Amino acid sequence: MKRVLTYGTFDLLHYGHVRLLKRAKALGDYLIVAVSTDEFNKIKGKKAYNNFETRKEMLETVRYVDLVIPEKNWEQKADDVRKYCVDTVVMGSDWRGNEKFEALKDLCEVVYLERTENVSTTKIKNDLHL
Ligand code: C2G
Repeated sequence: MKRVLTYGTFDLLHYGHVRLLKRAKALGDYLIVAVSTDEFNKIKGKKAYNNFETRKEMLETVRYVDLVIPEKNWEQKADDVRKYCVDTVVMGSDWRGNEKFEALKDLCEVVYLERTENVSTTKIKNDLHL
């Protein structure tokens, strides 16, 4: 059983998120998503439209997702990898080379998948406002 883990806010869940989750699941058998809490989003400088409970619930409906856990801080990742016996951490290419993930290479495989072009939560918010 190959276990995959990914992190994110996943606000206003869109096909860029879903395509990442689909490709992440294809790298193993069990996909864990650590979704940022509202408090951690403040630390990340993000204000999500959907609150943590809603974002968690929406992710739990995605067929590729097996477990959703809270992402409360930057520092929990190594503990998460150990606690959940993770083989591979997956992130979108905007995180490629980021020390927060490169540091995990001693513990597990780290894979960066190409971001989906022309979709983002910010773009959706702007387009809808227009
Ligand atoms: N993503 C993507 N394509 C998009 C938009 C997002 O592949 N068009 C990916 C991102 O690269 C990320 C995941 O979807 O891997 C979730 O995106 P965000 O919710 O924006 O995540 P972020 O705020 O970058 O949080 O500790 C890590 C952070 O929690 C990551």
